[in-house]
Amino acid sequence: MRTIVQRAAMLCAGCFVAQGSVAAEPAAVQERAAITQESQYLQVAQSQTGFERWIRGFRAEALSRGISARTYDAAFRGAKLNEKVIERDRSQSEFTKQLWEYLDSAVSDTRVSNGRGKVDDLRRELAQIEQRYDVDARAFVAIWGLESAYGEYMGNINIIEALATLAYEGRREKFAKQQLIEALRIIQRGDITADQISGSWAGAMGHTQFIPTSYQAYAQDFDGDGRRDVWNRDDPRDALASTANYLKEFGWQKGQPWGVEIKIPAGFNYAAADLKVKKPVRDWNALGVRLIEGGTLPNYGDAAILLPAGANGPAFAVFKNFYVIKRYNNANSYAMAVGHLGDRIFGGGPIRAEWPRGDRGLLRAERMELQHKLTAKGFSTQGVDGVIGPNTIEAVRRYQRAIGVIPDGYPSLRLLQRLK
Ligand SMILES: [Ca+2]
Repeated sequence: MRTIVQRAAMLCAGCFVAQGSVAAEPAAVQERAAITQESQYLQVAQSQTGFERWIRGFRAEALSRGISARTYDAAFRGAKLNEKVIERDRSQSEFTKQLWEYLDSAVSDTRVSNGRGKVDDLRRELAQIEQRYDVDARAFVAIWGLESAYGEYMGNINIIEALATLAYEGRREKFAKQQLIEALRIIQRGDITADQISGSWAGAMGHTQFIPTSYQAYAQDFDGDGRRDVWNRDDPRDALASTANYLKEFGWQKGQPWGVEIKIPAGFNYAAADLKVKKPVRDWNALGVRLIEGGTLPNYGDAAILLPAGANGPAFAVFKNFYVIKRYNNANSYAMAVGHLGDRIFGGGPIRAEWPRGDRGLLRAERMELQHKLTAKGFSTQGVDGVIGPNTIEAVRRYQRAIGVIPDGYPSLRLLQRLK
């Protein structure tokens, strides 16, 4: 699990890592050069003719998996290779965004006030969904706000074209084929027509950006009209109920927070600030952990301590619901954004402690350098891949202990400079 975070673009339900917010690796220069060469090759290799050949070839597989010839042929009538999808799949951002920059945009004043407006407009509907699924509205309204800005940006790419393009292009063939089959099943069932099944470039659909497999497993026909309509601009109930259902299935605890902001006591053992270290609230209280506003932590079951910017930034105790949100998109940043946005919409205040805003994120090349130098000094990161995973965090902690600074495991620029 990478603990630093990085991407403010659209995210999607159950989307696999390459689409998720932790995965957009900043490209080192040589990496970028390799991609450019590769795309030049692909521009030659990929064509509308080749795409149509691929569609004819995939037909037998789709039919063998229960798609009727009629559905298949209608869905692909006039389908075009979508160059934009290929571009998006290949684009990489040069810089990592720091968590606070991501949260500034994910939980902006506009997104908070628009969320409050939606809650006012849909008070009755939200209460009905809460009651049916036993999930708090603040969770599924916040996911709605993050995934599509409350239905503003659901994506307008035809999903059949998008997924067929990804499958044909080949980089995500297995994922795209599986999603494509499910998208065809959705059309065949009559939930939506082939020309209306729209979404984002990697297959995420509707108000809360379900990919087809998540849709098939969790989408709900809340209004009872026989269709699971997660796309309806005027009526988001099916989409919100689908999201509530998803959260419920992954164990949402109604009435409990995702997390609370805390104060870490002096002399605290920072090895315990690790998402893998879960303890009953009374144990944290006994160690001197307190709410940021003062007072002991309320008992919401087992908690872990999250220091998203290391010892010099805000600290949180996170509970079961934090991990449930991560089932929607497996990034700590995303879970924090959803949790905090929901709190803000429903009257909570901003995060109180200051972020270390002077720090910029490490570039991929710098993360590799950090791993290289730690390993060379005897604090092995178990490989040099530019990804800050548990082994790197552990190596950072060991190095920090060795030099007598707080072992928070946070790979800052200052730490890298110290290593040089
Ligand atoms: Ca419906």
